[in-house]
Amino acid sequence: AELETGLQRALRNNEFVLYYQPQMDGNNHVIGAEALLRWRLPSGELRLPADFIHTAEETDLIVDIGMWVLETACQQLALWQRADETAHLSLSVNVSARQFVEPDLVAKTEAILRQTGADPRGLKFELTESLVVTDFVQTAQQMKALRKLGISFSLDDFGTGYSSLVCLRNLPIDQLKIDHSFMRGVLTDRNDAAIVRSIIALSGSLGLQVIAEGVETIGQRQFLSDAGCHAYQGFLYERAIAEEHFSRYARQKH
Ligand code: G
Ligand code: G
Ligand code: NA
Ligand code: MN
Repeated sequence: AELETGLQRALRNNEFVLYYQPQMDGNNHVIGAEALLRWRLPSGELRLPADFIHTAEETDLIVDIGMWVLETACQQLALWQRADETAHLSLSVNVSARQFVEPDLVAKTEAILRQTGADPRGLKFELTESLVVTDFVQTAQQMKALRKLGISFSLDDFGTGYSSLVCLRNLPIDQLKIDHSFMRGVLTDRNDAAIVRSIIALSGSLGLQVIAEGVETIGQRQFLSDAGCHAYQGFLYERAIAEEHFSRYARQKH
């Protein structure tokens, strides 16, 4: 309950911030970012989502927090789109299951796009399987409506769930995001290597984009590139960083 009160205060007092983790192509150019939520306490301490997202979801505060995230992300995307060196960047936003089943998500998203002037072709929603399995029919409808606005979809943590393939069959996904847990063993574990190669091949056969997360070493990146994956996110490049640092990074690696 203390955390719940804290989260309500955080929303009121504007204590949330978005950090941005770069997404790279094979030429070391920044192609986009994942927006990752941070909570800046009045003391200055920065809290990570692992400490509070769960409570935000249990208390439904995630719905309001999620709208704040979307609005802030779209404001940022619109700014990037107005400058030549950052106009091409895509921005991925995590959308939780609870937020996705809100009946007015589409209308609110449309209003935010209009207010911010962000071009939705640069906007991706990252969904996880947990969302998707609750109700395929409703999820697919919601996705189609958002797609009509120009938004695309990435399936996060791909390969870790029980129903990854059913999701692919039933939902209009644009991109698979290979979970970071597979990256650890990609050079040392034959199973991890085979799984990652298969996900990349699958994305190719289905005509989907694919991005690997948790890329920490040049060896891992080489493995991925040999396997046909050309989009990377991970500590090899950068962690999630504040916007001013991200913009500088993106302009340098343009
Ligand atoms: O930033 P970090 O790597 O610690 O994020 C951990 C996890 O927290 C992410 O993988 C994601 O699932 C979740 N997360 C981060 N930012 C957001 C957000 O804005 N909304 C939601 N719903 N989840 C987020
Ligand atoms: O949405 P999701 O939970 O997948 O968010 C990505 C998470 O992965 C964040 O918590 C981020 O801090 C973490 N992450 C990003 N890059 C790396 C990396 O290279 N290695 C590891 N271990 N974690 C990473
Ligand atoms: Na994510
Ligand atoms: Mn993920």
